[in-house]
Amino acid sequence: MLRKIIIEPDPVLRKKCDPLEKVDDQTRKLMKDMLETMYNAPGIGLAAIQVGILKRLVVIDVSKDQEKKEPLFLINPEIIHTSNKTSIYEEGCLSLPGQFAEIERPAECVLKYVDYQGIQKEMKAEGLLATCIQHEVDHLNGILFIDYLSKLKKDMIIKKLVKHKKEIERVIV
Ligand code: GNR
Ligand code: NI
Repeated sequence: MLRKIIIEPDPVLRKKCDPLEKVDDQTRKLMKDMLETMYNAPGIGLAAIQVGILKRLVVIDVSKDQEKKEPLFLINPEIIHTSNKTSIYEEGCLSLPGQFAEIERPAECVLKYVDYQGIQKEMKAEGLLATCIQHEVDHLNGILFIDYLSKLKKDMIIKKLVKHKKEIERVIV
């Protein structure tokens, strides 16, 4: 089931998400929906908050090959280490359609999380995956990549999104 992605500016995107207490069938159904919504968009990551669910849940798939999908389900993800070395990627966000900016983040991170089966895991990430994980964990804390830009650039993007939202509203209503 496709879920509706919330577009900035929206106060929901600024909330802090709550940890999940248990991984049950309802959790797994939500994560399957999130993955379907992410592939459909298309995007390489999606946090539950972007579909209006204020829980610490993330799905990611940075695989390039359409055939070999490599979905990652991250429950209660916690970054426990970041490298001093940084990298810069051009980031986009499904909640900021059409907006992109180069963002500098730690190049590597170590992550603690609970997987799809409810098992506690740890992983080390680098490259685009490390950037994507940090982008998604930011969402869980109400942070968007535009928060790292100058006020001028951020305000310009928000202005464009307000206009974009008015346009899609006009088509639907
Ligand atoms: O689809 C997405 N692409 C992307 C590119 C660079 C860095 C982060 C991302 S995540 C984004 C999907 C999204 O909004 N996830 O929250
Ligand atoms: Ni995003």
